[in-house]
Amino acid sequence: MPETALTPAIRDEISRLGRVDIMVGIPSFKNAATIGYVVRAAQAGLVQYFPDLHPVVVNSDAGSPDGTGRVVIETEPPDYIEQILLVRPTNKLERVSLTYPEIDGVGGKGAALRTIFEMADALQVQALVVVDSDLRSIVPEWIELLAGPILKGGYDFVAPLYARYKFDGTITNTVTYPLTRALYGHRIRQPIGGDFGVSGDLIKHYLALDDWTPEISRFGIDIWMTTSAITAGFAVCQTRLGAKIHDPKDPGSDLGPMFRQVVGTILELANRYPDQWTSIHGSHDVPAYGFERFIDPPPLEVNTLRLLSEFHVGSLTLAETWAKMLAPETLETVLELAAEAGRLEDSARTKLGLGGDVASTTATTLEMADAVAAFHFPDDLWARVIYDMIIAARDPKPSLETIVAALVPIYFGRVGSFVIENRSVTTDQAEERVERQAREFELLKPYLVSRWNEA
Ligand SMILES: Nc1nc2c(ncn2[C@@H]2O[C@H](COP(=O)(O)OP(=O)(O)O)[C@@H](O)[C@H]2O)c(=O)[nH]1
Ligand SMILES: [Mg+2]
Repeated sequence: MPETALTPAIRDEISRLGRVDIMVGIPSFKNAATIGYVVRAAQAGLVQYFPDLHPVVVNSDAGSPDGTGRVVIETEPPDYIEQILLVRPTNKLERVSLTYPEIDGVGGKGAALRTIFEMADALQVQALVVVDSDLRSIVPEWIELLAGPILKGGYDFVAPLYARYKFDGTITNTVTYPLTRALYGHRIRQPIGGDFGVSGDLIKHYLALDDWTPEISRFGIDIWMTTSAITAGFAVCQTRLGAKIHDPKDPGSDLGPMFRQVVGTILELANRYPDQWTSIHGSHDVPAYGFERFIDPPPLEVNTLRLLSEFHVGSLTLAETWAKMLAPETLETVLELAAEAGRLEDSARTKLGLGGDVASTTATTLEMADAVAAFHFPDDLWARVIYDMIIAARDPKPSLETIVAALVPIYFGRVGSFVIENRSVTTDQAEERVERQAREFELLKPYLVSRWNEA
């Protein structure tokens, strides 16, 4: 592992900047189309809300071939922000775009953030705000909402709270929210939201953990930041940001690798910190900062037939691995459900007049969900699947990567069921379903603890 994420070029930037009070860090990979707006919003937030601090905006880019870094440097400078907001800040706002070094050959969002953490620590920042570079709904106030709890309230970790379209955030809704809540007792609604506030002390803790697995160096970083803050007893809160609007992703085609990195990390951490969760019962609210907002984010399309098809195909090719990672009763029910998913998907294709290729269908989200409406993956079964995975991750056979990859088709089945069940309900009603599932995780926690103690 490289000793430091600070290349000579980055060290030069640090000496040039000297000391900084507040940093906005933006990881990026091919985000030229959207990052300019994020940078301007971040600049405006720093100038408007923190005119007396030393601020900097740092973009940590993967070396994107689309010119992401150039957009950051060439978008309207801080002077433009001062003009449109009529503010004269005490200190000049600096901005930097750099290419971060990989970690043992792995480059990803986590590697980008490691460089941001190292820079923030070297510059002795009090508050670091991290925001995604594909955001459409960020406004300057987000910078205050993410840094305010640290600078004014003594918090160390600020997680976002936002309205997301009912089919966005499926990894959050099916795994990271209910599991973080049931394991550690903290109701953090968006543990992998991507937009966070972090104190200088917590940054030091992150760097001291020096925990850069290939998963954490990629999309495992968000759940690792949240879990590491909780398990070390840092003061955690949430902040109300309004709506999250960003580049849309269809769970069935875009989220497989991210799921493996996030879930691999959460399982690994659950195994590392049993003392932090085996004795926890129930859960508690986590304080929320900021005024309430009501905004409806735009819809995104989901190919439910593809989700059910992947679930069914998974049962044909992965049953042996499933048998190694699930308890016998869980396995039996999952296999029955997968067979049903296959039957329903097959007859839905005929009904909708689609050929064999579900990936290129022109049917809408609603038409597809209607056509397989009889499919239902129960809450308690999903909770058992995830709890079985925690047990399996203790001594994973054949390996943690293999069993987590084998979980992906089952997750697709669960997401398909969620889309079907919520195809016609409002965002609030879908939210109630997510809550119901989270309560189910809490109810079944004794199942996990007793299996853990037996193992
Ligand atoms: N530096 C870097 N950033 C990345 C990489 N992959 C994703 N990101 C950034 O991480 C953030 C979240 O990624 P995104 O694909 O929008 O994921 P999601 O919104 O969480 O599903 C965005 O700012 C991306 O640009 C990567 O390989 N390197
Ligand atoms: Mg995004």
